[in-house]
Amino acid sequence: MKQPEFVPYDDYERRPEGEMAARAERFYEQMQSRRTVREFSSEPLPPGVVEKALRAAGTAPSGANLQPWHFVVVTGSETKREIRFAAEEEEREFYTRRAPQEWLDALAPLGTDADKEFLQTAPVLIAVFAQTVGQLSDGRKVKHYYPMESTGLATGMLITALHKAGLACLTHTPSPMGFLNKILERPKTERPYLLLVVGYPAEGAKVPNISRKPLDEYVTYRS
Ligand code: IYR
Repeated sequence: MKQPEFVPYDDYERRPEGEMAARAERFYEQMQSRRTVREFSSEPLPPGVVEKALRAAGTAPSGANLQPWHFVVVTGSETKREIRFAAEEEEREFYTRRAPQEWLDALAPLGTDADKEFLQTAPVLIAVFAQTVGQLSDGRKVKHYYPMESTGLATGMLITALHKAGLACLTHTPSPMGFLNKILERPKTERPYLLLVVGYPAEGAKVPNISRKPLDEYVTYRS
């Protein structure tokens, strides 16, 4: 078994106490303006932004540090078209047959439907996969731990990085998403986690008039 090896944590930056709350507040304000967008412009993205955001995603904590995620960045119009048509097929089933009324009622304030034009309009789609097993350089397989949780953390960081860079995104979850493995040629050991649609909001884009829960509804303090 490999022996643990430790190095000093030189990158840690201790902040002056007076600055900490202000930094947290500033970050909250920046995140507060993030909205899920469903109307995208087709304007291409400046080079390097997505790559840098993906680097931030790759810093996420993960089960046994096995980093069980894979991101496929799709920019080609033919692949986007294929993804759109496959997603819409599943979504039509979802909206007309699979979804129970309770689910449709919960979605009603978002105004979503089976039409997924944004999958073709947006300049970039990032298909996120959670790897249930990984491969060592010699080809041997290693089991991954908490792949879904780890990939969720990485995806959250990706969304945050894209927002802070000035881009909008949509966490799209067509269900089931098996078609992504097929179209993007990913192995069965990778579970499609979600499809992130990335770009600029379309001119005049609207977002649903919904609100976020106040803190006291989702936080409890205990001594
Ligand atoms: N996958 C469908 C339905 C949908 C489900 C949830 I939960 C949402 O938050 C939004 C949509 C769709 O993408 O339309």
